[in-house]
Amino acid sequence: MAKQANSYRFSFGPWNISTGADPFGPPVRKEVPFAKKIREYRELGFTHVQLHDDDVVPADWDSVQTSKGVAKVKKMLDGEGLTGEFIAPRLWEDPRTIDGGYTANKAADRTYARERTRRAVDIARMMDIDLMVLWPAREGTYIREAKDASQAVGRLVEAIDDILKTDAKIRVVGEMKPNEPMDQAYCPTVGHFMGLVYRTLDPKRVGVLIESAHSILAGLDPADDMAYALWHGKLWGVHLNDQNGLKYDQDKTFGSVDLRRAFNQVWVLERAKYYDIGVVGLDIKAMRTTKQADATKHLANSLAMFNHLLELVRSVDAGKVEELRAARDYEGLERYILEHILGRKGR
Ligand code: GLO
Ligand code: MG
Repeated sequence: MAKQANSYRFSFGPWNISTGADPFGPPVRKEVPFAKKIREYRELGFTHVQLHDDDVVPADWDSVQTSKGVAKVKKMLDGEGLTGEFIAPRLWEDPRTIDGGYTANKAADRTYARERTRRAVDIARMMDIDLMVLWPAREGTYIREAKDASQAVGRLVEAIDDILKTDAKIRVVGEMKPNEPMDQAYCPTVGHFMGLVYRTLDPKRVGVLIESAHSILAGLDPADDMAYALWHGKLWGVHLNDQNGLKYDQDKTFGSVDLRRAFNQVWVLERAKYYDIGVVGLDIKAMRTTKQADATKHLANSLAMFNHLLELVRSVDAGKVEELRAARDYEGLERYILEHILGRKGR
């Protein structure tokens, strides 16, 4: 379907409609069947679906079952007018990934991770998806002495090369996060990953996906992180959400903690014409207190916040901003931006 000029496309992952289970308590909402989740997308204003390999088909299916299963899901998406945005190999649940995937100390475990990733590339190809997301969940350590950190970096590059060799069209994006589940992740930030991109077999096909909460957890500003990746021409995905300080990864509604920080992310994306580059992905968790009937409200709320902030970004008086910058009147600029966000135009 043709896209209108200047219009953004939005995605979320089926895991964003969840049961509310957390490390301290069981599910509080019923699991919504995958087919029902898929039916919710258009109604909520989304056109793209983020997928793990095993959101599409179970990881232990053989190749015949896999092809049939993938075709079924593809048909389901087509039927709803939806497009798969990316496939991400889920390398953090299988017992063979306890010590990490590509950086596990045991050779057999590393082989499993690489084989599973190649299978995820096949799934992507069968679904006409050309983007693979790597969130290296367990590629890191609980204690520094556990692994050889330099060797781990090389192993990450080899794993990316393996993907590039498996399919000539696939593009790979790293979704970096500094901690959780690990105490320390290898490649904790976008900048770290960017350093690896240029050492891969085909840097043209390797980029990043930036999740707001992950940058915040690294003590960085998500808008600046996005700007950094955009300069490299490598921001091919975003996971917008919010995060209240340095604690576990919260995946809160976009803009719910810091509206100005959210405004700046939209500003950076809009200035770069991100609508022509990629899809605006959300990665948002519902609060555990959310009732079954409201299981998608956090997604609708985040999308609404993006659109409201976009309106604000588009109505910024660029001439005024330039004037205040030229005069080095950042106090004046601060007042202008705050009043603009508060909707106090001309008052
Ligand atoms: C976790 C990540 C995770 C990824 C998803 C896609 O912190 O944000 O949700 O985005 O697995 O790779
Ligand atoms: Mg994410």
